[in-house]
Amino acid sequence: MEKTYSFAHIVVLALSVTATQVGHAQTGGMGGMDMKDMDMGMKKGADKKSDSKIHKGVGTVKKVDPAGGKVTIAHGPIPTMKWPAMNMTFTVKDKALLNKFSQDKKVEFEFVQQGSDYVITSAK
Ligand SMILES: [Cu+2]
Repeated sequence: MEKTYSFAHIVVLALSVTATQVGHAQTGGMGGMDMKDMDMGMKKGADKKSDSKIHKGVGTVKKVDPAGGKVTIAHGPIPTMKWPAMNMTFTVKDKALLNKFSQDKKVEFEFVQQGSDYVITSAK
């Protein structure tokens, strides 16, 4: 009798443990979502690094290098890059954009930073 009682007690314990585990499993699922959110947050951080913020500049074309797909521009200050006015060479994203540039032409342009390159994405 006492043995049977113990057995029943163990079954009840086992059931309640199982129920608790199920409860934890559900909570764990939500925890998993939290983790996913964290992963997404981390991914967002990584994207931020490669994500290309567009900067705008105005300047005068100094040189066009059609073969290299580059233009040298004497640009005014670019606050978004914390740049003062300077002469510098940009890479042109699309060679079709090159016809927007000719020596001594005044241009408004947009560019992104790609690693150590500055790539012009549009110009007018
Ligand atoms: Cu510059």
